[in-house]
Amino acid sequence: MSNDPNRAKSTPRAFSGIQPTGDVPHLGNYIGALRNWVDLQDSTDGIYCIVDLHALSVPREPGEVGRATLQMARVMLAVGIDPERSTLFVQSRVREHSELAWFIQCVTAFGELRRMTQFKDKSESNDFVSSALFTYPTLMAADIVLYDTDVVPVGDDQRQHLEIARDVTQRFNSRFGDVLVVPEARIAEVGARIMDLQNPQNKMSKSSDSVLGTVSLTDTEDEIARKFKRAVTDNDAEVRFDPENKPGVSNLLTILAAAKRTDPATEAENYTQYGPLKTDTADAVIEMIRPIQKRMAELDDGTVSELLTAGEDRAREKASEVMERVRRAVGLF
Ligand code: AQP
Repeated sequence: MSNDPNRAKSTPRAFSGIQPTGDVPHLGNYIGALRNWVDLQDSTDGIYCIVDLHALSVPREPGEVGRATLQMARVMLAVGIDPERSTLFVQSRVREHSELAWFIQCVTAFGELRRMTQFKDKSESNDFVSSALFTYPTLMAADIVLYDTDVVPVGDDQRQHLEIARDVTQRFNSRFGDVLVVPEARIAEVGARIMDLQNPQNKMSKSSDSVLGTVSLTDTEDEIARKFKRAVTDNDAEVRFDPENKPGVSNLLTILAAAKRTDPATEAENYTQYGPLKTDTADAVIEMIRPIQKRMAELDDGTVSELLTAGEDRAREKASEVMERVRRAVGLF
């Protein structure tokens, strides 16, 4: 819970973000992150952000990020982020994100950033490696602490980034006083790392070119059925939840369990063959996604933009308060 003495509140604050990259989020983004944000709306004050500045850390065409931002907002509303209960906005519209990121960079060691596995992975797969890709975790830490965040619901791939965010926040506080709230990661027990259906050693990712391995929230029912039918399993024909030795089968069980809100090991007891497991998993995913697709079709651009602008005003109010506290604590002119 908050360590900010100025904040009298009993409801914990949740913050998380998603990059407007790729066409739309995939099943991993939904199960590992978005769905948990929706669930948390009952028990937390949620702040959810489309992190467009992060998307610029790899080269993009002019206009690409803006278009993807609108599409991402539509998806977030369609999955159930309720703008009445949560604050939904675009990162670049609240300038305090970039401002606080500089202060955070000043208390982050070069060596800490060099250890980030996501930087190592992404710098290998891009021709142009920007310095923003390297300092990405400091902007992410700023995004979080700018709202006095208590909990950060994320997928398992963000664990290391959350650790560095906690470390640098604690360092800032030890230098400048008890100024920032130290956040905690909230990682789901089931589905925190959904794997690629074709390469179950790799996580499902928006920017991967594995078309058959990635299930998008806008895929048709036929596409979803085909992708699960062709999902990579293994040759020993035993249905068992064993992520290390049977990654493909375990990934299917995880997706099925996440869709039905059950447990992968229990689901395994219902199957002796891969075929029915694949069919049932596809059906469960189709059922889960259908209402989202219906709501997406109902939302027009004008409504989505208006909701983002309203969210941005609320976010800015909260962010400017924290930023002022930071400036005072650092003791600038
Ligand atoms: N495969 C996954 N399983 C579970 N959770 C996942 N997340 C991402 N992939 C999986 C979670 O989704 C949230 C938003 O992710 P992001 O868009 O900010 O960036 P990312 O982690 O880099 O996601 P992608 O899909 O891999 O995007 P690209 O390819 O653009 O880098 C986060 O909470 C993340 O944990």
